[in-house]
Amino acid sequence: QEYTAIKLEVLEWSQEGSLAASAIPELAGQRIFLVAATLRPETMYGQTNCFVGTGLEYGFFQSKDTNQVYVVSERAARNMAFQGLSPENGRVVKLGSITGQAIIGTKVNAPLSEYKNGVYVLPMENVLATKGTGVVTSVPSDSPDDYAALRDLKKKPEYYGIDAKWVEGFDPIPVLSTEAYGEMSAPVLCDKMKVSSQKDRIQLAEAKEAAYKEGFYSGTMSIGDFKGLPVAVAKQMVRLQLKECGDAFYYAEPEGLVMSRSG
Ligand code: ZZB
Repeated sequence: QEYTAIKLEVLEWSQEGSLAASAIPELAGQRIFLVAATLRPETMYGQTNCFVGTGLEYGFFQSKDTNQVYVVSERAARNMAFQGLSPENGRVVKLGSITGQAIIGTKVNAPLSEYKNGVYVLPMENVLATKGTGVVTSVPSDSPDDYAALRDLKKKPEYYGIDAKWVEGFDPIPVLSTEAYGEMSAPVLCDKMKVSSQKDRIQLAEAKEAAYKEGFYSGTMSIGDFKGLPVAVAKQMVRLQLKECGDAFYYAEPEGLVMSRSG
C-alpha cells in the first residue's frame, strides 16, 4: 500500500501527554507530529479529529528532518527507517514511548482542515496496530468508520472518558460530492447500511467499500484548490501539494504485512 503520511503537529498536550513528553529530555526544543497514514489525501479538508487506540503503544521517533519527531507505532517506525525517513538508513532512533490513552485530548494541527485552530485526539476501538502508523486521521464526511466512531463519542462522551468540548462543534465538512450519496457519503451510507455504532464491523466494511468506489470513480471536489475537478485527478494533486509544503510524506507498507494478524 502506498499511503500518504499526514503530519499532525502537537499544538497542546493533554495532561498525561504533557507529563510523558516532558520526562523525555531529548524532546525539548523539537516539533512533535502525530503521523497518520491515509489513502484519501483529497479528503484532508474534512478532518475533524485524530484517532488512536487507547490500548496501543506509540513511540517518539527522531525523523530525518532536524528537530522533528514522529509519534507512530514501532512497526511503522521500522518500515520508515528503510524508506529514508529516519536520520540514518535502516536505523530507528527511538526517544521514548507513550500509550494511546495518554495522547487522548491532545490538540493537533490537521493540515488543510477547515478546523484551523486544531482538532483533538480521540479514542477509536477499531484502530489496528498492524496497519499504517496506528494513528488515524478522521474524516467523518467520507469515512464510515470515522463517522460512526465520532457519533458514538458525541452521544456518550463520559462513557468514553473524553471532554465533550473535544467533539462539540466538530461536525462533518462536505469535501466532495457523488451522484449516489451527495456531499456526505459516510453519514448516508451508515444510515443505509443501518450502522448503529462503531461495533458494527460488517456493515461498516460494506459502507467503506461503497464510499471508496463511489468517491473515486464519480466524485467531484467541493472544496479547496482543486474544487470542481474529479476526485481521481485531485487525489494526486493534493497529495503532491501536501508533500511539497512539508505537511506530508509518502509511506509504503509491504502488501503482505498489511493484513497480518499474527501478532
Ligand atoms: C482518511 C480517510 C478518509 C480514510 C476517508 C478513509 C476514507 P484500508 O482502506 O482498510 O486499506 N486507517 C489507517 N490506518 C489505520 C489503522 N491502523 N487502523 C484502522 N484504520 C486505519 O485503510 C486505509 C484507511 O483506513 C485510511 O484512509 C485510514 O482512514 C484508515 F474518507 O484516512 B483513511 C471510504 C474510506 N474513506
